[in-house]
Amino acid sequence: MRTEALANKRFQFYNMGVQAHQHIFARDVAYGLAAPQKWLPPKYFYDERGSQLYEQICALPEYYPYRAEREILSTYATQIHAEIGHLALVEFGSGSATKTRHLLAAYEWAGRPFRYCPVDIAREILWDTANRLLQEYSHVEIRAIHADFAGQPEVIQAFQLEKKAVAFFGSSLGNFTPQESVEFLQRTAALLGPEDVFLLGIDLKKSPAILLPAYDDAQGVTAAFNLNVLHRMNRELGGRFDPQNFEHLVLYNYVQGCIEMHLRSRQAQRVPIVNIEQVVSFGKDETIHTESSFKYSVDEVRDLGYQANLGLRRTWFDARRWFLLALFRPL
Ligand code: AVI
Repeated sequence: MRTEALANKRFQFYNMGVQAHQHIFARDVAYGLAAPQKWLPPKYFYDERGSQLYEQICALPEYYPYRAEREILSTYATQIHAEIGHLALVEFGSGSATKTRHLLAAYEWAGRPFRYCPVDIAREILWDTANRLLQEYSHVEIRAIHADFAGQPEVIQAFQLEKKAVAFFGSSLGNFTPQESVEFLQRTAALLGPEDVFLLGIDLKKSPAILLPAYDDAQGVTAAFNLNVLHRMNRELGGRFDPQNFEHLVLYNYVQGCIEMHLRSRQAQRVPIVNIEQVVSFGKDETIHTESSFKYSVDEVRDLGYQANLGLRRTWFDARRWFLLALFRPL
C-alpha cells in the first residue's frame, strides 16, 4: 500500500496494488476463452472508452436503473442521513459519485465535518472526483482508495475508521453471481462494527419487456459497450478480433433471474491472441458470455443479507418500485 502525502490535509489517497492488472487481464482471458462456454469477467468493460460508454448508457431512455436509484437518493437523502447518522461514508465503486452527491449534500447541510471514503478501480476518476468534492463541500474530509475491491473488500480497513456506513450503489452487486454476492457480503459484514450500517442499491425483478431494452438499446450504445472488450483485448493483449464478426446478444435467463450479455460470433473463425500465445476457435453462433446482471426481489435481498449476518432494517424505493435501496445492520 502507498499513501500519497498531499498538501491538502482534508485529502488522503491510498494506492492498493492495482498495478499487476495487465498480467491478471491476460490470465483471465486465457482462462475464460478456453472454457466450454467462453466467458470474460465484466470488470474488463471499464477501460477509458468503456467507462465513457457506461456513462452514456446511464443517460439512455431505456436504461432505467441509474435514474431510479438517483430518484431514491435525491428524494430520501435527508431521511437516509438521519437513519445512518453522521457516520463516515465508505463507498465501493464510487466512480464519479454523481448520485452519491445527494447524500453528501445531506451530510454537508448538517453543518459539521464529515468523512467520505470512496474506493474505485479507476484511478483518474477517483482522483478527479475527490478533488471536485473537496471544492464543492467545505465540511468534507476525503480518504480515497484506488483498489480492485471486488475480490478484496478488506481494503477498507486501511481507512481505520471507528464507525462507518458502507455503501454499494448502482446495482453492481448484480454483476456478481449470487454465490459471489453472498461471499462479498459476508466479507464486508465481517468488517462492520455493531453500530455500522451497510447500504445496498440493487435492481429489482421485473418484466423482461422492460429489462431487455435496457440492455439492448435502440441507439446501440450497449452493443458498443459490449463489443469494446474485443477492442481492449486487441490493444492490450495483441488480439486479432474483428469486432464486425461479432454481434451483441442479450437474453433473460428465467432460471437464474438475470440478464445475460453475450458476444455472438457471426461465423466460424479462429482468432489469435498473441500475448497469451493462444488461438481461439469459434463456431458460427458460438458466444462469449460477457456479463450477467442479476435481478432480485425484496425477499431475496433480505435473504442475501441474512446469509451474511446482516439484518434488513429499512427500504426505500423509486416511485415505480423498480429499484431498491436497502439498509442493513449487523445481526
Ligand atoms: C454496472 N452494472 C450494474 C450495469 C448493469 O446494469 O448490470 C452494467 C451494464 N451492462 C450493460 N448495461 C449496463
